[in-house]
Order: sequence, then structure tokens, then C-alpha cells
Amino acid sequence: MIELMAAALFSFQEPSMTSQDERLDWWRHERFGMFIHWGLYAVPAGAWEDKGTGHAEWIRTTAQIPLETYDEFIHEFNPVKFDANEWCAMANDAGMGYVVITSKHHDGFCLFESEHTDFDIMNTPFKRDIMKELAEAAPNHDVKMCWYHSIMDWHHPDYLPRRGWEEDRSSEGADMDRFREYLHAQVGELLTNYGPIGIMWFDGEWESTWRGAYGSELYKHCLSLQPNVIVNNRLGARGGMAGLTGMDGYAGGYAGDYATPEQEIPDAVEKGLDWETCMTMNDRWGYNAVDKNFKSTTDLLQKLSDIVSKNGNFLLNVGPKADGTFPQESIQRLSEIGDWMDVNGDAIKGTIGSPFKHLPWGRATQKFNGNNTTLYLHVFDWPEDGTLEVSGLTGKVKNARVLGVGDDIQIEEHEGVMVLHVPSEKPNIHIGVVAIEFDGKPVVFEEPSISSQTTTFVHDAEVVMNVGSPDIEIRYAVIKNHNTTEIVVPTERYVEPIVVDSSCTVIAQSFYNGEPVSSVASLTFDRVSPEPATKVSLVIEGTLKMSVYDGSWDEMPDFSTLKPELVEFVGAISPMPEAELQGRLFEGYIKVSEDDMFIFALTSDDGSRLYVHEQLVVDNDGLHGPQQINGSIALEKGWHPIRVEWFNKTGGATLNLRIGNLGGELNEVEASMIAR
Ligand code: FHN
Repeated sequence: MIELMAAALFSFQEPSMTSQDERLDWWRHERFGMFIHWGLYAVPAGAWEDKGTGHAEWIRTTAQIPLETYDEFIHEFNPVKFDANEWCAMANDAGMGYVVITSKHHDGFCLFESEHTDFDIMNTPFKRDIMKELAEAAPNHDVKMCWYHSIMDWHHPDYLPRRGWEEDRSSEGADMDRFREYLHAQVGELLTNYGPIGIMWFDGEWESTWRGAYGSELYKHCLSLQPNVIVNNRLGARGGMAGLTGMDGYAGGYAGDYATPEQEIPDAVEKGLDWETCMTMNDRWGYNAVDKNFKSTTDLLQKLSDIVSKNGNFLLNVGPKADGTFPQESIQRLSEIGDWMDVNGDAIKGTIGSPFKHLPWGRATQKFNGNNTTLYLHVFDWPEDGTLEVSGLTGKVKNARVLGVGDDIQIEEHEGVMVLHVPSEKPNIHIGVVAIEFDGKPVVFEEPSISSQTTTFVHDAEVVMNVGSPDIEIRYAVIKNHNTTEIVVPTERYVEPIVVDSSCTVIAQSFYNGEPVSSVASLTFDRVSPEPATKVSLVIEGTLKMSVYDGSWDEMPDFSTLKPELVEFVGAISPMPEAELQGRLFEGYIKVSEDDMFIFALTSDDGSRLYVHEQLVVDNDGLHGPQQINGSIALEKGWHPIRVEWFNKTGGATLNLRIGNLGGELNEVEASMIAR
């Protein structure tokens, strides 16, 4: 019966999704949201018996509290001071456009009324559906209601694995298929009973019993219930705390609508990637009575500015107390952030990232309105002499002003430097914002980027040059003699990607109104001879030798020192699902059909390495979620010796190798291409 039910539950229609851009539009505009971690763990507030006071939402695990003891908190959770309108008002007043609250964290306790469990808010003295009250209040305060929902569940009898320290809690009869039905059913309640929901923010996806394929199922389930809902990337492996799973997914898996770096802000993010950093105000997500290490309001605002200048969103956390109130330190910071946003919110809401690669004194964002552009300069270090210099900026300035301060400011330009004469007094203690209105777009003088799939090739390589401002002209030159000492001036106008077919150095420079306005970028290319094919006779095509090793590693072991548990011949480079505490070594040959530079894409969870002719072509070692790393090598038509090493500690097991010609598609390594 269960199988039939499971099949029925998971055999949904492909959802009629609105496009991802349509679904993400409001979220990209808002840029700033409130995260709320709240549940039974607020009762102990981080302290437990002789286990110290440093715990928080993980306390059942970090303090090793037995299930039946932890369940007793349900009789103490009575947040009589909870006021949904007050919470939503604080979020809105702080300039936050959405609220993501833990409907269920890893402890399994549900803050909402669920017909699928008694471990919910209705069985506490409070007996009110928190999600219902928040969902009703949110629209009245212009915030989107969003649910955080943990896959990992330390309470449900069917969830596996048990906690390592729970020796006396049997996993007898536990059934993850049945748990996934429970998970789908509760997500159904959350997306059916509470009106339009902005985001399903999943978490707890990293354990061994969860698969990317389950994430795909749940993603489609969410969209089949609410076609406009956004789903983060934590239904599949997020690529660790960096959270920057490539949005094209990974071999055999799921990626979601946006990436979720946690407690960190990426240095740089690939163009077009949607992402959101989630961060605590102090050191913990859930309430901890003694954690007073709160970040300053200035620090939090400068993090917001940094994130938005990189086209990201900021999800800032509050851990409410068991009585239903926010910690005073959080209330104070939200209020101060709101005061700043009241004056400077235009520099955050509805903006896109900076046109500059770097600004020494702060950040920048920009907003397009028709043919005009507003450039917002977020000045962390305000010039005491009232002279703010912006190197490499020009354009048709209509006006400029300091947000929150009266009159327009004067601007001069000297040799590519825009000098803004601002009041010597910083307009607020956090970040002073200067808004410059341009007719058209600002023109930023920056060195062009020169890029190519690889800088070595057998036949030729395509070279792409790019610069942020459309008003900048790129001029380039191709220097064939690497060692020339003559001064070469880039004179060729860049219109579209160029092709180089001999060893050379490409140089490029930005020009504006016919004048050079940047330093000269350069990239050197080498035409190489392909690795000679190996003369092999009597190869057995279609299979590789696979050796399987048992062991627990944090990085790739030296398989030559180990004895395999199993040796067999296989037609594909892949692990068995659920292969944990295991290493695999694939040895044999790969055949390529022509001389060329070949790109290899190696995806694995956990670590992997690819050797061709004993050269390390891809190093994807380490403990991580499914992660793809590419490498390249020039190969002659014919057979070449390859070796693929892989290990998985615990959690999802992924291994996938794809190959493609330089500039071509990446395709699975087919059996017809391998031999031993
Ligand atoms: O384990 C959780 C943690 O408690 C918290 O919820 C964070 C917030 O994103 N997510 C997980 C850790 O990555």
C-alpha cells in the first residue's frame, strides 16, 4: 500500500510554473528580508544541565537531550507575548520586504497546526497557529510571508539517520519513503492553508538519506501547489556553507531558484546568479540568553550594502525568546536599520549591482528608470574635506545629491576622475549615500576583461572581451610574438568574440570619445601539440576496471597503498547510490575522435580526481556536496589512459564525468568511448 501511496503522491503533473524571472521579480526588488528561528529550543535558551550555555536551535543534539526529555518542552512553550502584527511591523519598519520563519526546524516541532503530527503548536499551552497569525498579519505590513522548513527531522520515527549518540533510540521500522510522504504532506499544508507564500526556504538537506532527485520531486510539488512560490537551493546540495550551487544544477541533481551562502558574503559572484546571504545578528540562529555578541548596526548595514552591490539579497536573522518577544538588542538594531532605510532605502530597494569592480571608500548600486540611471554611492569612509573622488567615472550628469541632505551637490571632472563636493559632515553614523542622476548610463572607465574557455588550444580559441559600460569602446591587439619588446597599441575595435589560432598575447584597453581611459589588459594564449595517443592492442572496449575500497576519509586516499574489497569491470564512471565510507578507482582508456583540446567536467560528492596520461587534469578533492570542476588537456585522436579517483564519506554519493571539445557541448562519457 505504501508503495502505491508513494507512487500516487509523487506522480504529480509537471507544474505550470510561471517563469523563474516572474517568480523572482519581487524578491530581486526587495533585496532585504527577516529570518526568524523560533521553536521549543527558545525554552532552554541555550542552556542545559551540565552541558553548558552555548547551545541554540541545535540544543537537542549539541546537548544530547533524549527525545522524551526534549518533548517535555512542548508543555512549557507558551509565548503569551507573541504578536504577529508587531513582528511584521518591525520587519517592514526595518525595510525588510519578506519574513522567513521556521515552520519546522531540525527538532521536528511544528509552529503550525498539522494534521500529520501531534508535535505541533496546538499541543502546547499556547494552542494558536503561529503561521496562521503571521500569514494574516503580513499583507497588512507589506511583507511577504515565507516558510523555512527543515528536511532533517530528529523527532519523526521514520526519519533516518538517527543521531549518532541516540544509541537507545531504535531505527527499527523507520521508513524514509513514508517520511518523505509526511514531508510532502506538511509542505502541502504550508502551501495550502496560509494563502500566497513567497518562498519555501528548505534546509537540512545534507544527510545521507536525502537525494537530489528527492529535491526535484519536492521542488515540483511546491510549484504545483503555488506556481508563484520561490524555492531556495537547499533541496539539493548547496555546495556547503558557500551555498553557491551553480544554478544549472549539477549532474543528476537539483539546484533551485537561488543560491544561499550562509554567514558569509561571497567576494565575487558570477553574473546573473541569484543569491541571498543569511546571517545571524549575534552568533546563533535560535535564542541564546547569554549570546550578547551582536553585530553593530553599522556593520549590519555595511553588510547589506556590500551584498546588494554584488546583486545579492540579505536575510538577517532574529531569534525570538520563549515569551514571544524579540531580544532587545535585535529590536534596537532593527529600529536603527529602519531609520537608515527610511532615508536611504532607494539605494537598496529595486537596485542592481555596482558598475565598479572596486571602490576604496565603499560600495555602489544602481537603478535604471527609463533612459536615466541613478547611481548610488554608499560611502563608508566619508571624506572629512568634503571631496569625494570617484576614479574612472563620467557620463551625462543631470544632478547629484546626498540622500537626506538638502541641496544638490557640485561635481567636477578632472581627467577621468569625478570629484563630488559633499558636506564635510557624514549624513549619518553608518553610511552616507550620494545619488547621481545620469542621462543614460554612467560611464565607468575600467580595464576590459579578456576571457576564453582555456588559454591553450590545438586548433584555435574564441576570445571574449567585455566591459561594464556600453559607452566604452574596447580596442585590442593580438601580439603574435610573446617575447616582443616593442610597444603595441591596441587599435582594433572589438565588436564580437575573436578567434586566435597561434600562440599570442591579446591586449585590450577601454576608450571613451576616442581617448584611452583604462590600463591595458592582457591574456596569453598557447597553441599546443596534443598528447600522442597510446598505441593499444587487444583493448576490451566498453568497460573500465573499477576497484572498490572501504574506508572513511576527509580527502582522497592514496589507493596504491590500499587493498580493494572488490574489483570488477564497469561500463560507466559512477558510484552506487548510498555508497558511503567508500572509495572507487576507475582505470582504463578513453577514446577521442579527433585531435583537439578537450574539456572534462568532473562532478562529485565527495571528492574526486581525473588523471589523463598521469597528468592531474581535474582536482575536485575534499568533503563537499555535488560540485563540478572543469579541466582541459590536448589529445590526439585515439586512446588515452585515464584514471578517475573518488571517495564519499557520508551523505549523497555523486560521481559524473563529462567531456567536450573546446567550445563544444559537454556530454556524458559513453561506453563506446572507454576501454581497458
Ligand atoms: O542547521 C541549520 C542551522 O540551524 C540554521 O537553520 C541555518 C540557517 O540557514 N541552516 C542550517 C545550517 O546550515
